[in-house]
Amino acid sequence: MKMCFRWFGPGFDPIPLAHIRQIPGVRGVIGTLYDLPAGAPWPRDRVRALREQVEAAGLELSGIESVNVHDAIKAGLPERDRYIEAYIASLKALGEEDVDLVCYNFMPVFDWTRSDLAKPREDGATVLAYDQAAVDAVDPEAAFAAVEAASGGFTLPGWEPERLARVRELFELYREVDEERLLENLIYFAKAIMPTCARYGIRMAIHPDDPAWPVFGLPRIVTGGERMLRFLKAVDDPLNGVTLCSGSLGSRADADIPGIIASLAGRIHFAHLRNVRHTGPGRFEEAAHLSGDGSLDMYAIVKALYESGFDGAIRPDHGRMIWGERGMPGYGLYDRALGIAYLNGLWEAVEKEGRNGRSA
Ligand code: CS2
Ligand code: MN
Repeated sequence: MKMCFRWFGPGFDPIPLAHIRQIPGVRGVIGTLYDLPAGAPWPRDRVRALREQVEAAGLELSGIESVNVHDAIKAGLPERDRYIEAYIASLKALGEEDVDLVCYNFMPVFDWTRSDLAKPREDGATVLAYDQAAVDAVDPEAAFAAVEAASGGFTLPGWEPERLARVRELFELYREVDEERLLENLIYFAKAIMPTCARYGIRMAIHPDDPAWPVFGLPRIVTGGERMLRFLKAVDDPLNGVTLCSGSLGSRADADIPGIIASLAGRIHFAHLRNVRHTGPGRFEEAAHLSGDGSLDMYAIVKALYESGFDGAIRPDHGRMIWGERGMPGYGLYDRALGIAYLNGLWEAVEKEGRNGRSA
């Protein structure tokens, strides 16, 4: 297992790499070129500069999150092949710089959606929260504007301001796209990039939709274990895998995450581990990573991951905002570092138990 930390890069992420280096057990950074819009080919020299910057801090560039997929590909527009070519060019640039893990998502128009970016909790921390009724009460443009207004001046992944201007136009693209079509478009995309992934050994890790159900009437397909498995079987290449995000899958109160992990064994290339607290139907708020603070059994999740043979990159996911920190909502240093300390403890315990079990 390789413990990692997501970092948005200079100019975007207020957390210095030197601080990330001091979190016990962190070896890797999950980086990105945050300023490049979906559809722009990534230049190799930019990837190299990122890698060198991370390495100069004593860390490793362990993967990218995300290389975003252009809406033309998701909606299956005639110009999608051009955008797939651009995506392939980005993969080549990454492969040439020895980056072999790419996280992406296939959610139309939006990335993750929340109705509140700073919900106060009983302990005074603030967290991201979701309430379906609140989302149903606003139109997507208003939701986009609200997220921007509440983001504290930080650009949030998937909510880049240039997209706000185009929300209506983006919705139009999906008028004819139902879940089956969206899945076909995903399969078409994955098949097209696999030869390049094979050339460089790049593992693709699709991220589940968050929340794991349709929002704003847009189709969503990466919403649970069976659906992920269906996609993996349709493009049955070991490099075609998933990001196991416990918080996104766990937005559904009925998700059996250890069961999902067992069913996807061998195809989980990346893990995002965090807790979530269910507060009612269609409602949840994020929590500290600790099992006792939310609704997920983090011990059972880590154990299932270990027992599935998982040996890849893990990162904590969204954290609470605590101790007066000002940062990107969900992406503060303090609570994610606490999350890492806890996940390290769980991992060490299940690993040692596992070894003892095996040798007994
Ligand atoms: C999410 C997403 O996991 C997360 O932090 O908030 O932004 C995720 O990074 C993307 O959906 C992956 O493409
Ligand atoms: Mn995640």
